Amino acid sequence: MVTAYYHDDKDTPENFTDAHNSGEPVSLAELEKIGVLYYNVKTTEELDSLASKRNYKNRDVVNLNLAAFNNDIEAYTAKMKQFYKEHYHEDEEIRYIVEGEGYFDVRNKDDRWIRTRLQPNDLLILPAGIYHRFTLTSELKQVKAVRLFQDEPKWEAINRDLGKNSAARTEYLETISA
Ligand code: KMT
Ligand code: NI
Repeated sequence: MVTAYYHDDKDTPENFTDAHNSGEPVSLAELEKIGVLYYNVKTTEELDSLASKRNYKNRDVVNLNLAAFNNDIEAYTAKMKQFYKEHYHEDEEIRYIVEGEGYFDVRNKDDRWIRTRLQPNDLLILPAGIYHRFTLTSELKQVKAVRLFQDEPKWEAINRDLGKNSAARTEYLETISA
């Protein structure tokens, strides 16, 4: 089951996979206000129907853990760093957890980090243009997730340090300013 709370902002390069729970919970309604949608999806049929309703035609499965990198710690660490670097995408991001768990952090309107912890059957939709980041949890260090794509699988991250405000970003900001 999903849990969401404000991140305590006490990250270090050594402890970023820890829970970092500030103790201030965040409701699903609050997430919805910034365009982040959560669904509990129990069956493949439910997943298929959600995908077809939103016109998603493709999907793949990612397995993220050290073993998936043939125990190459450097390659694994580089991937973990890449996912944890604050970024947005030009397209919506949908992730469905099959095994293990992971943290998806999203920025709220005031630029505070909200941490969501996703476990099996949890599906999260991040709108195009929202700044976010991902990490495994210290407890499990493993996730198997379905990535849904409307068209061909594509993963292009626009890192925040680039300061690029493309149309996706500008349009997203308009949707949450109301
Ligand atoms: C993203 O864009 O942040 C990701 O795809 C995270 C990894 S999905 C388990
Ligand atoms: Ni992303």
